[in-house]
Amino acid sequence: PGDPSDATGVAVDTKPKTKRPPLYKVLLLNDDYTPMEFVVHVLERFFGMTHAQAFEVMLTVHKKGVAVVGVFSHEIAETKVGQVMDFARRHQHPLQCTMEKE
Ligand code: TYC
Repeated sequence: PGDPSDATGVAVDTKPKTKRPPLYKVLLLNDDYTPMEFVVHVLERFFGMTHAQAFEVMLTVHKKGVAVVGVFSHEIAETKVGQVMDFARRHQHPLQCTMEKE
């Protein structure tokens, strides 16, 4: 709260810092080869979306090039990105998933 000053007029009090951990956006990128149904499946499987939600988000990525598919702590975001990248590679699709600090 307040910043009382000392004899020299220097503020000595500090703001109570309740630091929330930073959040990370997980982004899905468009490409020309990954089948639409595969992307829908990824969004259902790893991001808990319904089929309708997943289809809508897939179309957004397809049309706009990229979309945020979720916002998570650093650890969870890294796990999601790894799961999607592994799953895509195992199925030999070039689908790309990345994260960035919010
Ligand atoms: N553009 C792809 C196609 O036409 C579909 C696609 C959508 C691929 C979203 C990646 O993240 C993606 N088959």
